[in-house]
Amino acid sequence: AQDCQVANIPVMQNFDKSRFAGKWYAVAKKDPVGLFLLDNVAATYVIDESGKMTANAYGRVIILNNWEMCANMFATFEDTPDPAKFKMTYWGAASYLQSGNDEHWAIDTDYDNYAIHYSCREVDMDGTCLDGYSFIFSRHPTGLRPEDQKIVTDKKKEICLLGKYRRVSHTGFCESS
Ligand code: DAO
Repeated sequence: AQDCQVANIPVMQNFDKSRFAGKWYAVAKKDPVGLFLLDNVAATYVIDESGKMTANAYGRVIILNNWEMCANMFATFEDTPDPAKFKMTYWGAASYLQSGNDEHWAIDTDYDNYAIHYSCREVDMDGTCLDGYSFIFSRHPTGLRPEDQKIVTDKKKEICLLGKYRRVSHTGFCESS
């Protein structure tokens, strides 16, 4: 049973960031207020010799009302006592892109095919998430394998976001940049 309290959201047990490293394609996304990354989103995570995780990501965005471009984004991660929970600092290659600090939680992953990311930006008075976002990642740009879909659906339910996702398309828009 899930009470939808952010503090009780189950995250990946014994999360291994080295196995998580590499490229992930966003195949679905639950948007936050003032969404930024639209589609053609992928993130590549790197673990350096000292064990620090960083990432670069890209995605199609629309800035200044109507200008469409591929945003190149960077992120650094601070470890926390829970190996699945990180504090993320992110910024864009250009100053007019979004930047900030977000939670970055690994909800579940098999490392080779699917991963469920979660970030609550604002916890409500009652302890539930008022504003947050979540990516469903796949190692394959074509989407999730049929055998992973049930696992992902069950996890969406556990984190109280079932029905809140939209599909993230990969059209090649950001391939050249
Ligand atoms: O798209 O609305 C949004 C929120 C995304 C914030 C930017 C994140 C950039 C770094 C991505 C790393 C992987 C989640």
